[in-house]
Amino acid sequence: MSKPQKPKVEDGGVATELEKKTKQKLQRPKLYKVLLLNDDYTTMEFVLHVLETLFEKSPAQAYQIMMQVHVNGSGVAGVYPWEVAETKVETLTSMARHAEYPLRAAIEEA
Ligand code: TYC
Repeated sequence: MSKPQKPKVEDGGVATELEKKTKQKLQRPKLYKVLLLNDDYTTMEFVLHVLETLFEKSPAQAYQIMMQVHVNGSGVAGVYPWEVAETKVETLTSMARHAEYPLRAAIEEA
């Protein structure tokens, strides 16, 4: 006969602290904002291109985000899990340097 098991959380058992923490981490990974930063040299057209191709925004959304950055200094290009956010920033930086623009982005906890 097999050893009696502690009732599982999904069977109505009580979750231990470890189970609760593990479950939260699996279901809700932390999210991070990728912020575009303003500068005086990157063209508006290039920022729109990056927002539409890399951040998958519609032309109207891209325009609104680009103007937010232009007027207020920064704006949210997208919200992602850590590794996706990091890769977006790397790709943006590489696209910008290739096109010889100083465009920069930052990551902030969402
Ligand atoms: N300020 C730039 C200009 O006037 C446009 C710009 C917008 C640059 C957003 C960067 O993240 C940026 N050409």
